Amino acid sequence: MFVSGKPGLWVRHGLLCLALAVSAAGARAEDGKAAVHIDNFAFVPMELKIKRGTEVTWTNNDDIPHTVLAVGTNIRSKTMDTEGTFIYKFDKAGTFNYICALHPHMKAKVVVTE
Ligand SMILES: [Cu+2]
Repeated sequence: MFVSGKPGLWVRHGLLCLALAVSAAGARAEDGKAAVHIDNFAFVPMELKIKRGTEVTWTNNDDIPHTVLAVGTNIRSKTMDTEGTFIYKFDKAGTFNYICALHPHMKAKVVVTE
């Protein structure tokens, strides 16, 4: 039922349900979005395969800061604190190797196909 004077609450509730439904379905490249998590000094997945035009969101789940840096490209995040995110849309096909600038042993890649 509609509660007079509180329409925003119902709108937000609807969006929350939508977001939960989307995350339950999993982050699939076909949706135009994909996700990488940083857990225990590692990018997960280490190799992400996506289609050109996909937007990738990195989320730092560690208690210490990390970054995303692909040398020779404009893929360069600011320092992400815990729960911090970085979003980049891949408009070109290719293989993009990247590291954490603070911990260069953290290596991963994004493979972008047409
Ligand atoms: Cu790091």
